[in-house]
Amino acid sequence: ARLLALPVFELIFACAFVLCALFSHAQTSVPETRYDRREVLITMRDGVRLNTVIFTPKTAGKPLPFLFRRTPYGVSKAPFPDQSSYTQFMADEGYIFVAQDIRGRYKSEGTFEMQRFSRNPADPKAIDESTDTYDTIEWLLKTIPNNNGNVGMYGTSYDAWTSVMGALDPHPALKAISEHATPADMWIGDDFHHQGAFRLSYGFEYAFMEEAAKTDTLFPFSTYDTYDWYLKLGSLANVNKKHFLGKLPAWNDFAKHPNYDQFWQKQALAARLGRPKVAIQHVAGWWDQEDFYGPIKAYQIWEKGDAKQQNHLIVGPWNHGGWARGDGRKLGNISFDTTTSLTFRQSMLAPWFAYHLKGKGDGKFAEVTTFQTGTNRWKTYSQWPPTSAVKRNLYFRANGRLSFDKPTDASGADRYVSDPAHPVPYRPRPIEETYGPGSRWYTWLTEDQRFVHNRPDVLTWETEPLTEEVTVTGTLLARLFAATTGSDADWVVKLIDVYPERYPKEPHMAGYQFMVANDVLRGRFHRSFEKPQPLQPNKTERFTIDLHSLDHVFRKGHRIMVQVQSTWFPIIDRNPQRYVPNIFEAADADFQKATHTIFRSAAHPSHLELNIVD
Ligand code: PG9
Repeated sequence: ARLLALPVFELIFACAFVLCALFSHAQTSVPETRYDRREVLITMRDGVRLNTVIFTPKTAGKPLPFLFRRTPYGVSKAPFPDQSSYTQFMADEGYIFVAQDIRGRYKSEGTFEMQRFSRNPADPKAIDESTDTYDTIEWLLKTIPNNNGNVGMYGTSYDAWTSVMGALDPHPALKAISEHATPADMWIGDDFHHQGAFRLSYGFEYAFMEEAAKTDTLFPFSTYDTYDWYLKLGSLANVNKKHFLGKLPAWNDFAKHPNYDQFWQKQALAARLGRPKVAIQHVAGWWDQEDFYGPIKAYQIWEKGDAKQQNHLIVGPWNHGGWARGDGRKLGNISFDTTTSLTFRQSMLAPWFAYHLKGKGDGKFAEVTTFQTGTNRWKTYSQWPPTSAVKRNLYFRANGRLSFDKPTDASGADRYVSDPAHPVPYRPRPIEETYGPGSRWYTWLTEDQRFVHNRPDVLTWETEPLTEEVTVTGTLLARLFAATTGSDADWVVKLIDVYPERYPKEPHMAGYQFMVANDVLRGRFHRSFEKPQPLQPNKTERFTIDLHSLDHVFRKGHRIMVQVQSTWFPIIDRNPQRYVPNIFEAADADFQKATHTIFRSAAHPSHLELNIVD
């Protein structure tokens, strides 16, 4: 009755308020969970206590295995396992889920060390991520009732790396791992460098996020478009002078170790992994913007000693963490026609642990499973890269053409001026801070490359529309014959699938330039990653840029395109193009314009080396 006495607009307002209240209640109320939660401090062998969250099924049944994840990103807010897309299928199967803050992060005691080095095995008191894993497993087995004595580990990226560390000298109860995007080598191909080129925005923002405080903290940028901010920063020497003041160990290590020295080599998985002692599934995403290199490399390292056939690889059409969320039908603007991440979680991840930890299923897991893009279907292989493919070179030719026919001309070259004062943005501006609100970092590798096409400092070569499919499966390299007027240069190479000019399936995608492989080489390292050398101005050199691997079909009517450029900012720091021994100490005056020449003659035939399946 009181409501009826209100004027109409107030009535509408009051109704809206009531509806809103009801709706928001429905939104915030936590759905029923089948798991109980407790949070405990577990004491390690040196007395340091690590904060650990344990989820156990409310209804006790048969003894259950553990699924264990160790992370620097904070476990107190970890969702209940049956309420997270990542773990939902495993939660349905029933496990005791355990998540732990690693040393020095969030509620754990001790000191954080970015990718802590392995301990000295001669020192019985020494600790590392491997001993922390061991000690926690020991505690869990003894303390948590109704467990079946088996442990599995899983996680994405840093959490994948900690699970790999757990497998180095594993607790006997650790039976299986599913690692998703572990970094394998931070100098060659993962988060912090790519083939010697420093990943500036990622390295800067991540070092701050993890080391400025015990909990994740975003750097307070003064501009929304960080392209401007990094450009104004000038030389990398200004980072410690103006911002970090020498207080962030990870940044100090970047600045102290610009070359592939002992520091990076010791940290890399190649130096740490022996034979696989635990069944392991490596999972990678073709468009992983952080650690695409790592899991494939880890698979390859372990494969060498895999006498028991317990080392497997899965690569899907995902960005970093894409396997863990959503159904994976789409990434950015690219459609894959079918669910991919959902299929992975239901048909590859959950059965992996069900078999190894509970003895369910036949234990038949494909050696290598990839989602082949272009045709958009799952494929299996008996090794990676597969042997069925044949090497073929795709040559840069005159008039911006690409061709499988080698040039016969005595001369031929294309030139551009690369200016560190006007670097090519790596993704369309504004370049929001990496992990900031609204950031498009997550899908940048799928962006339409037309946003830089035809810039004078981005060269392009492309085929005619294809008259038949070209299937590229396995590893690929770019071999550039190039010269510069400077004494150092970066070479960024992008392999692009250009959609047809008419594309009825998705009309808005017509002409889209979809990057399917890419990477950069810092020229000074072309002879040796350990000992950089200046480039001799105007001397033609052969540069090999590893573009890693792919499984992609360029469909009929599409074109194959290659773009070459020498800046990719600010994901890659600017090469001064005047050789200085350590770019972290370059003076602002060292940055200079240079003219780069890419040759395409019979003697110097720049090309891509592809593995093609007929
Ligand atoms: N890419 C992140 C990372 C892993 C390991 C070391 C440094 C960074 C991550 O997503 O965890």
